[in-house]
Amino acid sequence: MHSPKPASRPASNRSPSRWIPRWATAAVVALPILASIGLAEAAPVTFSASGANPAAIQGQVDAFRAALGGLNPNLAGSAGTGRREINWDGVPDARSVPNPLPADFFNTTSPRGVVFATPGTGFQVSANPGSGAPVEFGNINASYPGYFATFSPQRLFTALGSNVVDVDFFVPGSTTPALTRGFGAVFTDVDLANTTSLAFFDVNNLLLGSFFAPPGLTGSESLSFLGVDFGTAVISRVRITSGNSALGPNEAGGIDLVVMDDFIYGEPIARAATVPEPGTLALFGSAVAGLVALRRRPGKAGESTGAHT
Ligand SMILES: [Ca+2]
Ligand SMILES: [Ca+2]
Repeated sequence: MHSPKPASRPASNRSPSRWIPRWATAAVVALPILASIGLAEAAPVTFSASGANPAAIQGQVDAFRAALGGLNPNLAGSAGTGRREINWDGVPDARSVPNPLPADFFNTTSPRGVVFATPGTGFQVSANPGSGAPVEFGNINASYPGYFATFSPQRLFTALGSNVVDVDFFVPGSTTPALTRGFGAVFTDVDLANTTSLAFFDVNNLLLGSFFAPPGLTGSESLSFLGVDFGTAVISRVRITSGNSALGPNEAGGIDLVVMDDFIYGEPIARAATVPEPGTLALFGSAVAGLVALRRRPGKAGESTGAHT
């Protein structure tokens, strides 16, 4: 650890700054200002809750919705503000169990600006009662309806052959890459702490932050919610890790099976419309202008202490 520097020095000390050009001193002042701008943009706010039923997480779900703004219709194009949601319940039987869900279903058939990827073999939305197929992924393992529950009845979502789903953002209905300010997901049957997570990546594929969903704490069929709002559109990709195993086995021997329900996320905005931000540019411009002004000002002859402002 660095010890804090004294606020002022004894007058008898020969200041090193007398050998440093004034513009360089100004740069030392300006750089923390620019750094603080970056930190302010990246400060995320998390919303999380868990429990035995939808009521246990409803408050945090609604608070996250309010932070993102009003719900936009499932139409092509970016609304610029507000949020989108996917609850899976309107997916037709032809795109649900026993059939796979196309990775781009929610950017083509129902344009909501997200395309999925997975290290596994694909994606599946669970069946509705009356469809003839078992609900809550009982088609994969007959024990699963005893583990999982819905937040929005009746359909749930999972990757196949993996417990990882990547969500990439686009201007809804287009191939134009987009950014979002926040993303949240409802999970069911989170048993282990520090396992089910959301990891956020920026336009350069750098990790913005990783956050864990809280365990349900009520045995099977619990619900957990985790949402993270970065305040500005800086998220290019979200990696969702659900439990610690792909669906298939019984839940035993340290295996924690988890599937997903509602996705809630900020309106996708075209990358070109989000970087650089005018506010950041203005502040950056002011700092650079200050550097130039100081550099051009002639120094006083015989000055001994330099600028310590
Ligand atoms: Ca649902
Ligand atoms: Ca589980």
